[in-house]
Amino acid sequence: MKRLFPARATFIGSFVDDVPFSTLPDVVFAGRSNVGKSSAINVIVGQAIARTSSTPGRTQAVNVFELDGRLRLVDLPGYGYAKVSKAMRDDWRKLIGGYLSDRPQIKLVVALLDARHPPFELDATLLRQLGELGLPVLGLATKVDDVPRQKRNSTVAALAAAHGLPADSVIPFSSTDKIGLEEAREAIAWSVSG
Ligand SMILES: Nc1nc2c(ncn2[C@@H]2O[C@H](COP(=O)(O)OP(=O)(O)O)[C@@H](O)[C@H]2O)c(=O)[nH]1
Ligand SMILES: [Mg+2]
Repeated sequence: MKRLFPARATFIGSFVDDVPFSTLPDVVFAGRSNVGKSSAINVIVGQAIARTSSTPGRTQAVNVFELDGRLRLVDLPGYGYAKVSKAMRDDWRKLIGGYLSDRPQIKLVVALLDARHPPFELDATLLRQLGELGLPVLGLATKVDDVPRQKRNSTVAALAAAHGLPADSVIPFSSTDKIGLEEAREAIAWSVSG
C-alpha cells in the first residue's frame, strides 16, 4: 500500500452539533487547549491544515479532514481552558460525548499530553472515558523538546503510568524538533490498515 504520510488533506467541515458519519475510518486528535494539538496535526500530516495559536481555547468545533481519501482526521476542540464558561464546557461534553459514542469508525484516538506538566485531571477524565468506550489510544507526550534530554524517557513513562496507559502507548513527541514523528505516523497508518 502507498505510504500515507505526508498526506493530501481536504477540509470536510467544522461541526458544532452532530459530526456526520462516513464509511472511512476516523483517527481522532484530542487534548487540552494549548497542548500543541494543531502543531502536531500539521507536522504529522505534513501540511498546515490546523490553525495554531498561542491564545488557548479558540477552537470550539470539531474540524474534520479527509486524508488522501483513506481516512478522516477528526480534530476535537481543546478542553481545560480556564476562561471557558460552564455552558461552553457542557456543550463540549455533549459534542464530544456524542461523537465518541456509537462510532465504530473510530480506529484510534491520539491523546495529547503535555510532557512539561504533571498529569492533569481533565486528561485522566478523557482517558477514562476512552477506556470505557473501548477506544484504542495513542498518547503523544508533547513539547518534549522542553524537557531535559536525560529526563525525557522517565517523564513520559511517569505520565503513562499516572494515566494507567501501557508504557509503549505513550511516545515522546515534539512538533518543533520532529521527535516521535515517524512513530506517530506509523501508529496512525497501522490503525487504519485493517
Ligand atoms: N516547545 C514547543 N512548543 C510547542 C510545540 N508544539 C506547539 N508548541 C507551542 O504551543 C502553543 C500552542 O500550540 P498549538 O499547536 O496551537 O496548540 P493547540 O491549542 O493544542 O492546538 C504555541 O505557542 C506553539 O508554538 C512543541 O513541539 N514544542
Ligand atoms: Mg488548536
